[in-house]
Amino acid sequence: MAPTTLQPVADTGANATLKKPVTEAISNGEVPQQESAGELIDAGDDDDGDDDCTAEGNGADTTVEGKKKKKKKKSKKKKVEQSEPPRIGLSKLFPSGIYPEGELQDYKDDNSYRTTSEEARYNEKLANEDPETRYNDIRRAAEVHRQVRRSARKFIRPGMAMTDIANYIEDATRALVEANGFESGIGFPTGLSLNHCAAHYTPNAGDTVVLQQGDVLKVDFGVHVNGRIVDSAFTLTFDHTYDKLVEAVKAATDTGVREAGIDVRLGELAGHIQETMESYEVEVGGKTYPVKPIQNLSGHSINKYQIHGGKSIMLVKNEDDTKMEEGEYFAIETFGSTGRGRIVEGGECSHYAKRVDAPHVPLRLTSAKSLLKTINTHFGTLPFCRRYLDRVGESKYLLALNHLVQQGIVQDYPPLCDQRGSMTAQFEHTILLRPTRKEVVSRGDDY
Ligand SMILES: [Co+2]
Repeated sequence: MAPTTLQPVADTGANATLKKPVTEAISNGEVPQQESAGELIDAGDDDDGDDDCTAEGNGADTTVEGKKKKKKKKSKKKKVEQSEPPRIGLSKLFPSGIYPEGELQDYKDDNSYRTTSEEARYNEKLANEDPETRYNDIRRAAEVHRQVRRSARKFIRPGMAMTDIANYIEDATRALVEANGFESGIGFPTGLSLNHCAAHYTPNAGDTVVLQQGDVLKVDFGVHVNGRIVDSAFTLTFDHTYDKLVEAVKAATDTGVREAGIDVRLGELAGHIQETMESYEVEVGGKTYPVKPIQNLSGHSINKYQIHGGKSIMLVKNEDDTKMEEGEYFAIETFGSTGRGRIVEGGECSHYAKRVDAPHVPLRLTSAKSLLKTINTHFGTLPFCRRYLDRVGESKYLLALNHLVQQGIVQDYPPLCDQRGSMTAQFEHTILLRPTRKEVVSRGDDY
């Protein structure tokens, strides 16, 4: 998910109508109540994964080591493999309960000492022992993300309904993360923004959009474990027209990841991203387009149960001298466009989140009161979409939902689109600024 800075811009009439900078739904690190929401766990959970084999070597317990060498082949440990579609909870694939570390990158320059620093190592050990900050939760969420997207990449094809694509990803996520109230589940609605739309589109009930061969699809989905959210996204195309655009954005995100670090200033980091992005162009039908970074979208820090943590990494160099700090999580996400390089809100809204700083105002509308209760029970401050309200049994809630938005209790996140006819792409990783090293938790062999 991407926060925006939607300042009125002189040369577009459209921006003038925008009321709410999406960025402001931010601040103090309040955590939603941990009451178990009894989130529905999908049918997929009654999986076949109950077989006794396990991933980490202790599975083939029928084998007696040293005996019957000839039968070596047979005694080979059977590894539990993920099903297709993915339905096997990660606890069955990782019986040790230890999840793989992401890609490690050493800090540079003034912070290169950290890799071997005793103090940094000690701080890291402490962070890892504290249930509030241990790294295993984010790594479990990241492994779910990798497995779900590996399958989704194979599954998603032109001709499919967007609703089916969203359900595919969400059913898989719920099964693999073993969704359980606020302990683990979906981190935010599955973004499936198409073409000139860069972010915050997911189908609502009744949506009839079907994926087309020439589409540029941004798949942006989130997984959380104990409120630690992995926010990671990639772009899919089904022919080669926009290969250069996709390459540019992938490279720009990798630049952002590489240049991020403790004490790095956000405005300078944006400059590195911009430089990479602008070094590409894309030729479509004999016309050449520069790839522009979208100037009013940004990466962001991530707090527990709070997708937009308060710090923003713009995609164009600026004077923000705010620094990244030890222990922080960031979603490094970049967007490139063949259009204006600026988004405006447009289209039917699907994404919402209760504001972390929601005021305590008395609600006179009974339906709004009741809807807020549902939101508190199932989502807390995690973003949700209309489909998620449908599946927990809400209906005819639009008036109530709009009331909560008007009261400043819920933030709406409408689709964010560049000019029609342009194409936009996105890549995004979640990184953790550990004391000794940077960990790119969502890195996979795909991006
Ligand atoms: Co994001």
